Amino acid sequence: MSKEAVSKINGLIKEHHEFFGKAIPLIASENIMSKAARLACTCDFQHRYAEGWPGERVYAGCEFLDQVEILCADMAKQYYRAGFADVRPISGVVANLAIYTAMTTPKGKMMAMPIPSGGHISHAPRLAKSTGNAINGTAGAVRGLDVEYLAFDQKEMNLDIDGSAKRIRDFKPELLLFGGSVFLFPHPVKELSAVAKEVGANVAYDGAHVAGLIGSGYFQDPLREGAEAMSFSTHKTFPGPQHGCVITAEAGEWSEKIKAACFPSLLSNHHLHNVAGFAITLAEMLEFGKRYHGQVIKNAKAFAGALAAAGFKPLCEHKGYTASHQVVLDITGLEQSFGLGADIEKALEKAGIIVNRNLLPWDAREGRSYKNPGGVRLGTSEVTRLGMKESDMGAIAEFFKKVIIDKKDPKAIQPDVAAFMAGFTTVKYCFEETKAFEWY
Ligand code: DSN
Repeated sequence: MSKEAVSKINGLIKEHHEFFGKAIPLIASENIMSKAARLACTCDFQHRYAEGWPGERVYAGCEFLDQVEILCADMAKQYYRAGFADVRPISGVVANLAIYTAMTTPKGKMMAMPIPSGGHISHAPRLAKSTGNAINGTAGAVRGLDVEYLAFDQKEMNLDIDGSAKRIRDFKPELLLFGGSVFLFPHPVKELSAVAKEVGANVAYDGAHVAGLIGSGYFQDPLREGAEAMSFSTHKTFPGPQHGCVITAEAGEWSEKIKAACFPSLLSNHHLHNVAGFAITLAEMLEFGKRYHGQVIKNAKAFAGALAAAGFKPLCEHKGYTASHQVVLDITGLEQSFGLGADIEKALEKAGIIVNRNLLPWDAREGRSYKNPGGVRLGTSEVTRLGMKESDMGAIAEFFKKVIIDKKDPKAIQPDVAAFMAGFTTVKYCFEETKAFEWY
């Protein structure tokens, strides 16, 4: 079986590539790399060890990979206007753990956005009550943090400043953490950081979703608004490999603590090949990021408008729907005629449209859980990297309408989706534009 397993695995990978090449990728936490970045991620670095900081490794053989890591950190500092960058965390969760290790004491107190409103699992307490289940959040389960949620304004889809300020003054956290997985509008970092300082709290920002937007100068600028550190993953709006990073405004007390947290506390070796892919993508974003991320946001706004025109309910019409790459659809009201989030996710997948179901902040109150929630979260990062513009968003909204409102057989729509995607097969906003779903 072992030899057959190899051809089976290769066959499945090939099928995956073919499937994605014909699909509309709308998962808000995904993106696609250039060929140059993908090739860097497959280089010999992945076979090597380089524990520690460049120039201070505990292994020999690191001369060239040290230079790549230094270049990567330098470009991260430039892109984010930061005084320090640690490019070693191997994911966004590990980057968050580096922040918790540096900025809290074990079993200390932290405040973050509520999970049912779009906060991330890594910000959650141990055995947090969520909708439909109890979750073992990273902050609680790994660092033992006592996590209290900030107040959330469901109409504005943002943190409620007055309510959160009161909770911060009452709870007196050691760490105030901004950011989340549903992230339509900039968080009030300036206003709430000032309150955090009154109670002596440290302030950090999880920018995983919006890292590309921030680097390219859109959305908000957490390090200038009061956050002492920002963690992020490098593969959402930032179109690099699956990896993580922590930056601070200045090199100083926090950067030293982050460095020590990354190694030796949280990592022995880090994923050197992905540092190489991250570095290539930073070079691309320093050159093309302004144009790329400007288009990502324009496309998200246009997509929300087109979906509304097609009969759907994107959240926050009164605020122009979104200031990021995300659009959140409230699909309640379609229960009888079609179904909820999970049903829509499945039907769209049959048509070759890849989305993910998502909780709406009021789902629990209305008896819905994450298994079949009232929302669908959409993102425009990947379709934009494949070259789509505002005018293409109407065509995608029309596919949504055909499947969900007109209830046409999704399998019958799939060839039209594939034909549409035949116009978007190249990765843009990089130095050499090449085929997106080729497998080298
Ligand atoms: N779960 C990811 C997301 O989709 O937002 C973040 O890790």
